[in-house]
Amino acid sequence: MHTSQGIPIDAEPYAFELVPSECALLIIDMQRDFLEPGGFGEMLGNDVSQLRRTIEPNRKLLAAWRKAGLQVMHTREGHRPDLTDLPPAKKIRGRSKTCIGDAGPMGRILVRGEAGHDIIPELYPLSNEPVIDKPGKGAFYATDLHAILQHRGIKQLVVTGVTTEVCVNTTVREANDRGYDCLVPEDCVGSYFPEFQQMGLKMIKAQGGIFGWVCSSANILPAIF
Ligand code: TIU
Repeated sequence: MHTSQGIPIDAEPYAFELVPSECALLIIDMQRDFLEPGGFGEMLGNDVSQLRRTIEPNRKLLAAWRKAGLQVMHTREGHRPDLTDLPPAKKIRGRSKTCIGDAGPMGRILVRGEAGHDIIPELYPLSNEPVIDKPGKGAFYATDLHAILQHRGIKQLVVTGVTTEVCVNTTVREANDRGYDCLVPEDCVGSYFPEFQQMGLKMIKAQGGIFGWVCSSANILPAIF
């Protein structure tokens, strides 16, 4: 997987060899439902302010990726308006009074086409950037992400977004099993829980990079200019 043309990025557990033409930026679930008050995240009892620190570093990384003409993809977690793709177990999990599909302040919670389901304006996708709508936590489950990456010759992923231990970790694990090398910039991923942020990143880079690499986005930016 590593080629001699790679640009070494200082990372843990060791340098990541970035090959820009084969590396997509994959931004996970930077949706209003997770980052703004009234959405799914807050419905689960979480403090959404914990995630908002990732917006600015993501904005900078996204701008650099676009300027360099490299590939960008976005994901959104959510369900069909008729909820036929919503597992009953997921709907009732948490015993919340308001469930996925119910009316919230930004439309129906985690339903495709509703305002809360959409990506925050700061990171809004361009028309040439595929948006993967996923019903699960992992971006590969029940989506065409793997096919799109294969058609585009992508072998590496820089994975950012929310939340670190849930959709980011699940996606990195799924990508790793499919043969992709994943680099996770720690300032561009966020958790509602500081201890999960720390451990979620540790789990990725442990055991010689069992799932991938971790670094700061500041280490990636110079490589793509
Ligand atoms: N609850 C939580 O931490 N995350 C999710 O439900 N979805 C994502 O991580 N996107």
